[in-house]
Amino acid sequence: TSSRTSWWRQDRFGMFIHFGAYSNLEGEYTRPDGTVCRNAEWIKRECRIPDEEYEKQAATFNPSAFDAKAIVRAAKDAGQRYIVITSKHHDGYAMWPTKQNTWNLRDHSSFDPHRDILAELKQAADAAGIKLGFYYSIWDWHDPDFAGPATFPRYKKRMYAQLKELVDHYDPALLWFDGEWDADNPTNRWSRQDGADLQAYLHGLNPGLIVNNRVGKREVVDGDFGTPEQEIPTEPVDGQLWESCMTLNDHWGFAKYDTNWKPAATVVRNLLDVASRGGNYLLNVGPDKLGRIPQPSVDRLRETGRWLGAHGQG
Ligand code: FUL
Repeated sequence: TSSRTSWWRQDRFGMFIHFGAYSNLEGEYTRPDGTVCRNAEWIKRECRIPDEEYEKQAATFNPSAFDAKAIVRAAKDAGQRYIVITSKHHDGYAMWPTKQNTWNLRDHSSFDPHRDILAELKQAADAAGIKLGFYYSIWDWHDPDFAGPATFPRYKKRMYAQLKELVDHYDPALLWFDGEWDADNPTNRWSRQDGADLQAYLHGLNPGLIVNNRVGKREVVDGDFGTPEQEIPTEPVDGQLWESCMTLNDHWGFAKYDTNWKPAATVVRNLLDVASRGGNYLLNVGPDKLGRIPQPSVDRLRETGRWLGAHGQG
C-alpha cells in the first residue's frame, strides 16, 4: 500500500463531484398531487419516485454545458490535486457509455451521443497534471438482478464488467466505492470477502489503483484508506490512512434551494485541520443539470486557493 498511495498522501486535497441523473431534477420532485419533495442524489428513493417517472426525467437529461476544462481549472485554482467523480451512484445510472446496459448517459438521455464526459474529464485532468478517480456505488436501485439473492451473482458479474470498462477506457488512479451496505437488506449480502475479491480483481487489472475502505466493511483492513463523512476524526485510527469527504453546502448532488455555502475560511480551516491530523480532504461540488459547477462553489474554491497560495501551500 505505501508506494501505491504515495501520490495520494502527498496530494492531500481533492475535489469530489456528485453528478448523475438525479442532478437533472435539481433537488426537487413535484408529485402528481402537486406537493414538492426535496432531496438530491437520494431523490429517487427518498421521494419514492416511480421507476417509469425517474426514467422519463432521465431521458431529458442534457448536460450540454459540462466543461471538463473549467472543472479542472476550478479544482486547480483551489489547490486540489485530484478529482473523484461519481461514475454511478445508487440510482445505478452510468455516466459513461457502458455496454452492460442502456441505463447510462449515452443511451438514456438527451445528451450529444458523441460526447463522453468521463473521457473529457480524463483528458483535461491529464493535461493539467491532476489525478482522476471514480466513485462507484455497489448498491444499485435500478438493476433488477441486484435485489434478489439468487440473481445477485448476475449483478455482480455486470458490476465487474462495468469496473473493467472504467479501468480499461479511462485508466483511473483511484476507485471510491460506496453502497457496500444496503438498507433494504439487513443481512447485507456484500461481505468482506466480496470486497477482498473485488480488490484483488482490480489490482489484477492495475496494481497501482488506490481503493477506499468501502470496497469492504470500512474496517482498517479494508481498502487503502478510511472514509469519514462530513466530519474530521479527532482520534484517527492508528495505521489507517483516511480521507474526510465533505460538501460545500448541505447536499452532495445539486439542490437549487441549498445556499448554505461554507465560507472559504471554513474550508481552509478544515483542510489544515485534516492535514495536521494526517488525513486527506475531499471537498464536494454538485454540478447543475447542465453540468455547471454552481458559481458560489467556484468562488469559494478560488478563494480557498488564493489563501493557500498566499501562504505558500498552493
Ligand atoms: C454516502 C452516499 O449515500 C451519499 O449519497 C454520498 O455519495 C456520500 C459521499 O456517501 O454513503
